Amino acid sequence: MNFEKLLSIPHKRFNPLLSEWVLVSPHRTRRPWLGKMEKVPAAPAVTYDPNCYLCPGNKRANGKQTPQYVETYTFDNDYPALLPEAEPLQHEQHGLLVGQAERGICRVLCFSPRHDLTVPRMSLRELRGVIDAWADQFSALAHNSWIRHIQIFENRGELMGASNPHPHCQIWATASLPNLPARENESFRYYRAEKHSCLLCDYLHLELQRNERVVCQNEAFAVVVPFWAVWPFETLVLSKRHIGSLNQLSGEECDLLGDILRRITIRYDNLFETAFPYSMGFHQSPTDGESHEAWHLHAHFFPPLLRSATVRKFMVGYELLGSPQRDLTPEAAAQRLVAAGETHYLDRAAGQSQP
Ligand code: H2U
Ligand code: ZN
Repeated sequence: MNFEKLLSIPHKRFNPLLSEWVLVSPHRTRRPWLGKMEKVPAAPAVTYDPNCYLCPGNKRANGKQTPQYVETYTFDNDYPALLPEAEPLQHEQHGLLVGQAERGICRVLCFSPRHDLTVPRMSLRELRGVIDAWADQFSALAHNSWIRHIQIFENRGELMGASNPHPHCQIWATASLPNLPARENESFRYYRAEKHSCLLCDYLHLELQRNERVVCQNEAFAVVVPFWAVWPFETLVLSKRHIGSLNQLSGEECDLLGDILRRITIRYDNLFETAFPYSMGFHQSPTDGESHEAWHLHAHFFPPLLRSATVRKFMVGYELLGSPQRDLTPEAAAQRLVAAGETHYLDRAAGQSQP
């Protein structure tokens, strides 16, 4: 173990969840930057936007009515990527042209009636409502015998392709395991068979012991910049208890999940004093009727920003053709997130304290 060298010389790091490598080039952080400067999209200041499809009482794009909801609101996506009914389809030629039918249920979940209320700005009570809605949706969708995987994810910000600033997430429930959860599933099972313990329980234990990449934690959750992070400020939210899904959390743990999500998203916003864009999502155990004891509930945050509110990392060149690569070390990224603090920058001037 030669930790100092990891901070200074080019090397590769192994991602045990996906069984792949990422290149780390710490010496390159000194090179000059002549890249793109993007304009920062202004945050929406209005609590209600008459033109927003997701604000209470408004008509959606296809003419359907969004009700006067007061907490969260979940509806079937009007433009779903998958449909619950699919005609049988098996296409195979020479093992090279292979196609299969896929079925799914796609939903949208609005976090709040307020158009401007993003996760870091929500109260703990409001966040608890969102977490309860996630757990309820997971349970309800898992009830369908043909649903084998449920992906809850949020795209925040135009930079990540969010189509609407109104805080919301999507839920895609599918008849088969998507690529990345399938690889994680293999890794969890393999690790358990080899070591007779859980990959992420052991990883969390190491991270808490070493304290090199821990950003924040409470009694039930910890946030780390994973050793194998690809995106500059990527984080992993780990439950401290070995459970597989959100609907296994106790009431107290749901509150603590709200606390940790609020704290990490405040840190993100503070980092470049902007509404920090990201894709985040929970990886929960497959719902195919198997027990999946090896699976450990976690969430990934994948934010694209690198140097400022306007300079992002692109996955291009070597990353598309070879392996992902990063310059800023995960350790340095964790330090930056620790230093970013947990009082939202918009509250600092007003001198407000956290609830
Ligand atoms: P994103 O912002 O992550 O793209 O999610 C918004 C989803 O909301 C998107 O999948 C759906 C889009 O299909 N949507 C509706 O179902 N109805 C609408 O009126 C607008 C958007
Ligand atoms: Zn709205």
